[in-house]
Amino acid sequence: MFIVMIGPPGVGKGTQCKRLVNRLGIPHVSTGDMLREARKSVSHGEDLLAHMDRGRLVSDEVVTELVERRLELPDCQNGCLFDGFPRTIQQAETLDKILGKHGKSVGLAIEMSGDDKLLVQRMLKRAVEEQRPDDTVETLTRRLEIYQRETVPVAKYYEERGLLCQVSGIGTPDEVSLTIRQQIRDNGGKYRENSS
Ligand code: B4P
Repeated sequence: MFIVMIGPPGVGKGTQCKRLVNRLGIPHVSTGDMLREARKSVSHGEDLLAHMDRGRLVSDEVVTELVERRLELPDCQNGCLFDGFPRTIQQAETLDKILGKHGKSVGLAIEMSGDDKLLVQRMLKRAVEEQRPDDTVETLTRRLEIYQRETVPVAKYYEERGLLCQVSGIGTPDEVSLTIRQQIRDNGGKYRENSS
């Protein structure tokens, strides 16, 4: 199953995806992680740095090229968990085209929500722990605005297709995991409770 995880910055998409992948038996495809890796390379580095560190979205072309290449690898043939992708309607449409070429499609979109004050608190804490250059109050405000403008319509895109479920990202990581697992089960996803 191809599952899409949508949510504002800091809501805990990455945290939850890491907890889910083993039990779902599909790989974790995080565009944030892929872009942080790609920015180390000469061909993409400077452009990515400028966008990410200012809290802006990276261009749809760069992101979808990375995703398309990732989806060609054998471990993604039966599905994957997309973390932070798609973030724009154009990315959502391109994903449908890429999967459609192979007779596949998105099976479920999970939208995580949280209130802005809590998200800012979490990300400032992450700034201290992980020293990410994009976790400052200024960039966070911009990222939250971009989320409302560019990514909230993506949730609507999946809602119109009957694929969206909504989960609160407020609560302990265990509490949030429990709700997500329930949603995946209720929507036909195969979730193994007993494997590590
Ligand atoms: P991402 O790496 O996707 O990061 P994020 O949205 O900031 O965070 P996430 O929601 O995953 O939060 P996390 O679990 O870490 O994106 C970074 C940048 O990459 C973007 O701004 C953009 O520039 C670029 N980018 C990525 N994808 C793109 C795309 N498709 N198109 C264009 N550009 C793209 O949690 C945050 C913190 O909260 C952590 O410290 C965590 O420990 C804590 N936390 C999590 N859950 C918690 C809980 N329940 N309780 C308490 N704390 C919790």
